[in-house]
Amino acid sequence: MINRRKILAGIAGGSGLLLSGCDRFASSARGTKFLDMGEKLTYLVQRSLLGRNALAPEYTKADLSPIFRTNGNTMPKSPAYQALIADNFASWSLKVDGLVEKPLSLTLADLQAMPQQTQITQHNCVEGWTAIGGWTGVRLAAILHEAKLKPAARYIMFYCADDFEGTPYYESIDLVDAFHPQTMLALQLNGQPLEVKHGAPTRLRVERQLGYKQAKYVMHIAAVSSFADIGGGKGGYWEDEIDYEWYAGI
Ligand SMILES: Nc1nc2c(c(=O)[nH]1)N[C@H]1C(S)=C(S)[C@@H](COP(=O)(O)O)O[C@H]1N2
Ligand SMILES: [Mo]
Repeated sequence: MINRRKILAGIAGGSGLLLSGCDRFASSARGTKFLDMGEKLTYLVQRSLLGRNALAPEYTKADLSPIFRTNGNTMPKSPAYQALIADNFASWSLKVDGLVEKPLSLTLADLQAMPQQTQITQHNCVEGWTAIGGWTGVRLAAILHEAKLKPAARYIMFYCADDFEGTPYYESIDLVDAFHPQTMLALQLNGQPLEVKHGAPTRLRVERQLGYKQAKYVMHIAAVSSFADIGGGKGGYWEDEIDYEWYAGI
């Protein structure tokens, strides 16, 4: 028990906040019962250190792949997207709607004006290649906080500008991944504005998942309670098309 409590105190970052919370909790009758349940504590510890909230490994500039391969669409064909390229995405905007209190329309300048974070991570494509790249962009959490999710929101949908034979690419993640500290809308790769082949002007990075979840050319984000009625109902283009797992955690 002491060891577990030390671990929990460690997670609190030495602030003692969580430990004192536990102390208070333990002194109540319900708290004592709860603390007897070692399994529950293990769950809490795992969730914090090893579970869905754990960070994907980060690398250094020395590890960057000299070439970051591409996959899937590398040039959306629609006239609307072609017009965006022509004006260097000045007229682009990201729509944020669905189950939110405050629908947003964010320009590239709006996203660039928000706090930026950079992470060097490994991309893992199911087709058997990896690449290490440095992504800079805006935390998805910051955008969702601004839009304010309604209580019924369970998933975040990403609708993209490209298509495969007329079927638009889309993806979805749950709120654990949406609020994960490394989940971002990337605006740059290796310090340069995203090239079209990598999803200009912005693409999702959800670092604990496989490549096909990393939606490029994101145009529209929507909070939903279910994706059963969207596309083929499996939450993403490849999930619908060839039964890729919706949860592609690695
Ligand atoms: N909109 C869109 N997003 C996409 C794809 C795509 O074809 N269209 N391909 C996916 C796959 S399978 C991978 S591996 C990565 C590839 O990203 P990259 O081309 O920047 O390497 O994007 C993912 N996101
Ligand atoms: Mo992929």
